[in-house]
Amino acid sequence: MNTKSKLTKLLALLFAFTLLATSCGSSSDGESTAAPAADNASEEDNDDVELTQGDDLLEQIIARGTLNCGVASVSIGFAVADSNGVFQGFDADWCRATAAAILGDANAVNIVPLTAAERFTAVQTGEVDLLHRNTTWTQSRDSDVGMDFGPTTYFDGQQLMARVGDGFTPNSGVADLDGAVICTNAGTTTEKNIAEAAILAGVEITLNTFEDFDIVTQNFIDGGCDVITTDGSGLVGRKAEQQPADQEWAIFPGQPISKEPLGPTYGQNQSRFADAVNWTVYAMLIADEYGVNQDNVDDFLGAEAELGRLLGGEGEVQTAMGLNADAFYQAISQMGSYSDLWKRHLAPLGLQLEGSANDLWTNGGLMYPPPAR
Ligand SMILES: N[C@@H](CCC(=O)N[C@@H](CS)C(=O)NCC(=O)O)C(=O)O
Repeated sequence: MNTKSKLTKLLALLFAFTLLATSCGSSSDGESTAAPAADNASEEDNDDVELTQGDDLLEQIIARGTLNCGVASVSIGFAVADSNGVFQGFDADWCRATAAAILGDANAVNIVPLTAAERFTAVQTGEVDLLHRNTTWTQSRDSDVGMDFGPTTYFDGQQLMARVGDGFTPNSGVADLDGAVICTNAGTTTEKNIAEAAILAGVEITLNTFEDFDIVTQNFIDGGCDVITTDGSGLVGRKAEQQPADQEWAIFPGQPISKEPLGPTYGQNQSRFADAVNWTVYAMLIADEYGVNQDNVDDFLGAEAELGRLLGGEGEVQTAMGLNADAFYQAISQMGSYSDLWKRHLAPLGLQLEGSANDLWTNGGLMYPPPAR
């Protein structure tokens, strides 16, 4: 690293620490009244952070031999540490697929758990190269915050969850929240959306934010929160795994209160790395267009035209991207297609791919990868 980039990195680190201190310091903004230990840190979306990755990030990762990839600390179905401390889930597997494409080895990845409030600073300081962390693509994150976004891997939307015993049902709505204590995690689109939705619906809520969603859910179970709110997928996971036997939890409203397009996020102006990340997602979707998955991909080696190119055959474009010709064959054979990841991690929670927004365009969904040529 040259002296200039060292200096830039040092300044960015100092700046990041200042940011962290600022966000921690804003913990009592007057909204919290009910639950203990609430940390009403406000979202740092509007803070400017400086890009520190001076050199070509793709080359750095190849030279390093490891991809550093940030995931949520606990997001059921997306990123949860198993009993050996190894992160499992849809997002963790996107990290591995990207490592397989860039480095030829799905295990050449360092998966880093991050809270929502930590995640963008972790990219800006170079702690991680990439986030696959339930991160919503928004205008301010894409500009002010200094992030770039890849293709959406999960079209989600914000919902709420509350006890049926408290009178809530799947047909409840924001208008039913008057007087409720609503909890979520800090540093998210979630906290802003619910505050705005309450104002628009003319209801008064108490909004408590906590450091992570484990703490949010525990406060809900303990009775400190009437309602919890986050991306719908997150609520489905929590209900599937944590609903006590003597309670029933309802998720509402049926039509989410926001759009939450979740996908890979990285520092801006790293075009070659961005291409590698993005085309890993596209390749795993194109695989599904051809009915190719982890089990049968070897049968398609030597295929003609688009599928052949994608798997490293004649006319392939991967080497022009700075990757090995077989980069996407490696991603698919080691980790699977898009629907393989879904079946492995999300279908067991009851999240259905078929007929959802996350289905391929050929099935009426929104997944429309560009052509591989
Ligand atoms: N998509 C929203 C919310 C992201 C978020 O933090 N979601 C929660 C619930 S699924 C989460 O991942 N929690 C894991 C954790 O707190 O470690 C955003 O980008 O701000």
